[in-house]
Amino acid sequence: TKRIKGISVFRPIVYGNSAQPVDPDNRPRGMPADHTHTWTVSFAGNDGQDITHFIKKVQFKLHADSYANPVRTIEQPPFEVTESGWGEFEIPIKIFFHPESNEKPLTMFHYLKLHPYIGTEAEMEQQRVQRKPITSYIYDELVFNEPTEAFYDVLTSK
Ligand code: SLL
Repeated sequence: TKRIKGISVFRPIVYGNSAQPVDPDNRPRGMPADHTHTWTVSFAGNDGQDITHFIKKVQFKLHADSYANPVRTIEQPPFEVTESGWGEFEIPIKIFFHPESNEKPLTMFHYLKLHPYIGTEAEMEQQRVQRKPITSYIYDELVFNEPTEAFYDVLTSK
């Protein structure tokens, strides 16, 4: 667990959600009557880059008062959860690294977006009427300062 002094390693990631308003005339079978959207929250390497060599698992924490088993643990890619619902809420995304990293888990927060939020009121009304898909993604970089030698080897192996 010796750390390499003066070195930082950056890894680009993308996290966020897409959402699709449900067509009332074509509702998915078994979906509760008050659900208005299907959505997917995800965590991934930017540009499809593999992150499995340094990420062990990803935990998404859904709104505990409304979802059964709110903590969803995903152990291999794609690191994502698909659900349906009616409301927006904040989703903590907890990233676990492989043990040789000696890094504590890292939590990022994503606010699930279901409704149009970009454009004029008229443009957003159009998006609602046409049931346009919604996306809300963030680009970020994981920074590992003075990684352990073992983790440095893992990080730089791809
Ligand atoms: C709100 N504070 O009131 C937020 C909470 C929770 C959304 C939103 C659950 C669906 C289900 C769901 O959509 N919860 O019952 O399975 O807007």
